[in-house]
Amino acid sequence: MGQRALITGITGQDGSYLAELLLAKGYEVHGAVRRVALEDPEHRLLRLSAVRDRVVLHAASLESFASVYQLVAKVLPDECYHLAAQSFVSYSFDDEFSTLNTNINGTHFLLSAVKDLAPKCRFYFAGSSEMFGKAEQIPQTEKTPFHPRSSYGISKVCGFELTRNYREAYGMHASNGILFNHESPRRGFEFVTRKITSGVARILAGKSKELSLGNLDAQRDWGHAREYVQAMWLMLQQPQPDDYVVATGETHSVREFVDLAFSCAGLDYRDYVVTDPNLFRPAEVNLLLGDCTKAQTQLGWTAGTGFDALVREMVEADCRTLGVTGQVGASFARP
Ligand code: GDR
Repeated sequence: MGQRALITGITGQDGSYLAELLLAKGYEVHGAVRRVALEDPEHRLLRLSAVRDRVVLHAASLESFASVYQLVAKVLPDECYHLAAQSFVSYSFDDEFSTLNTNINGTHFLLSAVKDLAPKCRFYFAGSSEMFGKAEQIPQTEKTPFHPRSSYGISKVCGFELTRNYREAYGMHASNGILFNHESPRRGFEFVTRKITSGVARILAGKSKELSLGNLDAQRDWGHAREYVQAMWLMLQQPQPDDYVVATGETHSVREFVDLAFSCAGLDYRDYVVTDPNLFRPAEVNLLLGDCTKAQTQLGWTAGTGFDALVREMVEADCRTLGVTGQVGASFARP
């Protein structure tokens, strides 16, 4: 019989790619979803449309230990991928309390339930480069100290430490991915990459005249989400649990992303982008650059999609959705 996997956050960008990957490998895939998602499948289950009839969805709340416990008891997974979180850094400044509550308790509840009910289950925690925050080394490795700059980052450090502690204290096969930013046409519209690529498409389609952004000087290490979920799976196939940085090893500014996305569509971003001080964060993470040597050598994982290809894929997808494909330039040449 095939392996049984449980994915929290299955309706998100990473959850949907991971579900597809695991199904292709012959897994029985179960996902935890909010009840409201089941009631609004057209919108909230959109990313799962290709696999909707091949995954088993369970209504569960990560804010309730009883609910998490019942979920794990029902599924009894061989592998558990914990991706669910309040994952928008900006929002974590507006609502620190619910970000910390949901993210920390959700991880704790799940680890505790898995330990009691399925102690042999392999566990993946979605750690983040936001844990490095005001990064104390460039590039960042598994040994770089954490210095989170938001309650989101703090909640991820706590989840990381909980996962490591369950590994050390109870012998669980529990691993942390330290994933740097990873994007795709399935990215949520609130994140800067998708905001930009959908903004370009809306401008081309005549639906908007400008795009408001915050700090254009922040630098990020952006990879493709479809490849990053492979690293998650590989971590759980190792004989020993461990922690891994997953990154491309290249960093680019938000400005470079904007420039490329607009020029891909034959536009000059300076004619359309306005800076809104309200979109700056109270504490910013200025520069992230990952060194994924460990993932390369131990997992055999590397990022395949370069920055240009990622930006182009996202712009093209958003333009296709709005029916403006013909206007997207064949090359990134400036007008
Ligand atoms: P990030 O992603 O915070 O790195 O976390 P996001 O795309 O939101 O921001 C990246 C950088 O862009 C700057 N920025 C803006 N950001 C947004 N969202 N909107 C804007 O208008 C804007 N203008 C400039 C931000 O200040 C920031 O510097 C993502 C999330 O997916 C996390 O969950 C994940 O853990 C990390 O990546 C790795």
